[in-house]
Amino acid sequence: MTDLATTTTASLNKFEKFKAEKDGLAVKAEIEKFASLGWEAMDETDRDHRLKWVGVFFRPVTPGKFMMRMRIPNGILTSEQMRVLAEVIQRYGDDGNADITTRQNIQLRGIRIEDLPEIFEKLRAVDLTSVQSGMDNVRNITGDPVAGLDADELFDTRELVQQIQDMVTNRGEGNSEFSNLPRKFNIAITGGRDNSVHAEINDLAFVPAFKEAQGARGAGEEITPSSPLFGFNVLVGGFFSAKRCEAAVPLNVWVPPEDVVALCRAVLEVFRDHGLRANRQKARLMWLIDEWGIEKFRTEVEQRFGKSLLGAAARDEIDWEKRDHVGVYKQKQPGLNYVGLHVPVGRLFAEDMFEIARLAEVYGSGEIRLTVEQNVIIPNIGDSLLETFLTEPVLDKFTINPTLLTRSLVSCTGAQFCNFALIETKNRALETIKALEAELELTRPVRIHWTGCPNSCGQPQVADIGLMGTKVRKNGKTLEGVDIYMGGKVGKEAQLGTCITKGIPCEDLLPVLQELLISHFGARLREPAAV
Ligand code: SRM
Ligand code: SF4
Repeated sequence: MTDLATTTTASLNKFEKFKAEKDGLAVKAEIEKFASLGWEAMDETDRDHRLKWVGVFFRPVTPGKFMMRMRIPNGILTSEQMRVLAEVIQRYGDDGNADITTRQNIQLRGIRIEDLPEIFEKLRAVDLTSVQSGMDNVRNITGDPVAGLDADELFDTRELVQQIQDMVTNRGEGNSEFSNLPRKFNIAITGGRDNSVHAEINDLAFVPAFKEAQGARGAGEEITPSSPLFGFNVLVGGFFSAKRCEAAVPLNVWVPPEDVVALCRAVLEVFRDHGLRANRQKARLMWLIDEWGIEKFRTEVEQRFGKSLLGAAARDEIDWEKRDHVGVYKQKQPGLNYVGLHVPVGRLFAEDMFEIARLAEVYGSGEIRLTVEQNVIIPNIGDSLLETFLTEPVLDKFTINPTLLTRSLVSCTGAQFCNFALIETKNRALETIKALEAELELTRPVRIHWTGCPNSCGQPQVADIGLMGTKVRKNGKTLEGVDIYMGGKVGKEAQLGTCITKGIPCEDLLPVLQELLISHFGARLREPAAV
C-alpha cells in the first residue's frame, strides 16, 4: 500500500490532489477530444498539467502554441526520426523550432492542439514517444553520447538505457505503475571514464566500477581468485531545485549490468510508495533519504529488489576529464569517425534538422546523437568521406571548431517560452559571449551555463561560471539580473559550484565576467587593433 493511499486528501498539495482525482496518463485516451475542443475550451487541469504526461506542455507565454518534450533514450535517434520531428515543426513557420535539452533530448515548439492526433501517429510510425516526459515522471534517461564508438569505454550504455526506458514507460505506451511519483525523477548511466552524463546531479546514477569477485569454491576445492567483475556503483539523491541543490550520494551498492533495470525498478517503487508528498518543495528523492537515513533506504530498496545487494566496489572508474565531443574523433571501428557539431545554445529550426538528417544519411549510417551540452554528434563517417563532409555549408552554422567560450556555452529555455523565467537567456547568452570574445583572448574553453531561474535547468552548478536569472533593483527600477556561481567541476571528482555573487544587473554583467575570466581563467585583453 502506498503512503499516498493512507494520506487524507486534506493534507495533500494541489498537485497530489489532481493526480488522485485522475491519473495524468488518462489523457492519452482523450487526445482526439481535446483536439476537437481546442485549447481554450479544455479543462484547465488537463491542459496545464495532465497533458505533460504525454509530453505536451501548455506555455502561458505563448498560449495555444504548445511545447512537446520527446524521449530520446541515450540521446540517439535516426535520420528518419529527425526528419519526422522537423516535419512536425515545419508547418508552424516562425513559431516552430526545436531545442536540444540538457538531458540529451529534444523539445518541439509551436505545436497546436488540433494537430496532436496526427502528430502522435507520425511519432508512433517511427518508434518515437513523448510519453511521461514531464511532471511527476521519470525524465529522459541519459547515457554516454559516444557509447559503442569510444575505444576507451568500459561499457556500451545504449541497450541498458533503452531497457530502462522500456520498463519505465511500458515500451513507450505509458506505464501507470510509475505515472504518479511524488516528483520528477532523473536516471543516468555512464559506461565511459569521463562521467559524460553528470552522474552526480541525478536522482539515480550508475557509474562504472570493477568488483573483486568472491572466490568460487566447489565441494572440497580451494578458493580460486577470479578476475574482477564489471558493473556499476550506484549513486542516489542528486538534484537541483529552487529550494535546495545536492550532489548524489553513494548507496553502497554495486550491481552487474544485468541487474540495473531491476534496481531502477526497486528504487522507483520505494520512491513512489514512500516518497514525501505533503510539501512539493520537499518531494525529491533526497528528502526521503534524509528522513530515513541511507541505511534504511538501502534496506527498503533491497527488499523490493528481492535479493541481497552487494556493497559498492572500492572505487569507480571515472578518472578522466569530461570531454565535449565537439570536433572530429576516431571511432573504435577502424576507418570510421564521429563528428561533434556545435549547436549554439541547442536551438534548431526545421531546415537545420532536415540538413542534419541528410548529413547523417549521406556521410554516416543515418544515426544522430545528442549531448547534455546541447550539441549533435554524427557517427560512422568513413575516412574517405570526411574531407567532403567538412566542406558542407551547414558546418558554418554548426561548426566543429567553435571559439573557446562559445564551445562550452549551455543555456536553458528562459523567458522566450518558460513562464518560470526571471530573465531572457538563450539570446542573451549568445550576445554576451560574442561581446566577451571581441574583448578577450582565451587559451582554453570556459564552461559558462545560463539558467533563467533557480530551478537550474541550465545546470549553473556544474559550470566554471554559472549564471542564474534573478530580479534586481537599480535606481528604483526592477531589472533582469543574475546570481553568479563558480567552482562547478565535471568529469572525475565532480563537484557542484556555489554562488559567489548575487544580484548583478544583466546590463552591468560584461565587465564582471571579463574580470572573472581574466583573474580565474587566464584570459587576456586583446591588443587594440593598429590604426
Ligand atoms: Fe527543467 C521545470 C526546461 C532540465 C530542474 N524545466 C521545467 C519546465 C518544464 C518549467 C515549465 O513548465 O516551463 C521547463 C520547460 C521550459 C520550456 O518551455 O522549455 C524546463 N528543464 C528544461 C530544459 C528544456 C532546459 C533546457 O533548455 O535544456 C531541460 C529539459 C530536460 C529534458 O529533456 O527532460 C530541463 N530541469 C532540467 C534539469 C537538468 C538535468 O536534468 O540535468 C534540472 C535540474 C536537475 C534536477 O531536476 O534535479 C531541471 N526543471 C527543473 C525544476 C526544479 C525541480 C525541483 O525539484 O524543484 C523545474 C520546476 C519543477 O519541476 O517544478 C523544472
Ligand atoms: Fe524555465 Fe527556470 Fe528551467 Fe530556465 S531554469 S527552463 S527559466 S524553469
